[in-house]
Amino acid sequence: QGIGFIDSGVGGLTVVKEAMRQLPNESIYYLGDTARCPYGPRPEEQVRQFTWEMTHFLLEKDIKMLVIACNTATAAALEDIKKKLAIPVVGVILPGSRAAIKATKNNQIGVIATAGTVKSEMYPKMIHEKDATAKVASLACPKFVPLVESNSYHSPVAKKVVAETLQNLQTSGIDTLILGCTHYPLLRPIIQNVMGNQVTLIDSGAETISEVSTLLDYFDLAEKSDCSEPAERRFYTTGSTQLFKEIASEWLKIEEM
Ligand code: DGN
Repeated sequence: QGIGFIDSGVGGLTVVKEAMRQLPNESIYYLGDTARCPYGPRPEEQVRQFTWEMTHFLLEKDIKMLVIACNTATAAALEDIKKKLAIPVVGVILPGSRAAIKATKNNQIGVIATAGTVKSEMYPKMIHEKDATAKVASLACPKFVPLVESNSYHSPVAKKVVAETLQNLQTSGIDTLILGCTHYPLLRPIIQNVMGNQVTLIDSGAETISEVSTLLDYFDLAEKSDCSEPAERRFYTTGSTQLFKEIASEWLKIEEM
């Protein structure tokens, strides 16, 4: 049995990367719905339906836990899926919010995400549940995901788009910025450069996997380190396997997949 990860495309690989680092004994089954990416501009109801479709695909692989490694899908479907599945289900929004509250010194937090995630207002809600005094500035960045999915996230165009999009955030006074879309860590060096080193970037992947690790222990589901079976890693995409492989091998440093 392994852990299932779903995303609208390659973004969830940033969460898988952390899983491979923190939980090397766990088998991983990943599905990226590249053919229907981006989810960001889609109506919530449709994102929920697509997220259920991905969930059903992975349930057939016999997973013991599901990580919704996509903020847009977490905002639209986490509560519903959590209620209806018998296995633990983890999203990416709560762990990211928690980490931001821990990191901020001036209590001014920025969130960049897809239009769907911003519209859901899940980040401000989660942050305010923990700290009602925090100031939250949210910004939708609809141009970022296509840069990543097309493998152009190192390009000069990427630099230009990121600089233009984040212009207003640069002077907003935030000291912490949540990368509220799992695709954005691939743009991290450019985002950091634009925002300056005084702004702490929060990548919810690492935080999410700490929560996964706690839950595996709590439910006694963790793979033992002396387990003779090597961890299995399977990646599925609904779109082009070639582009997916290029991004995955560069990002995860996996040659064979
Ligand atoms: N990676 C997804 C997220 O975290 O919101 C969204 C990507 C998209 O479909 N726009």
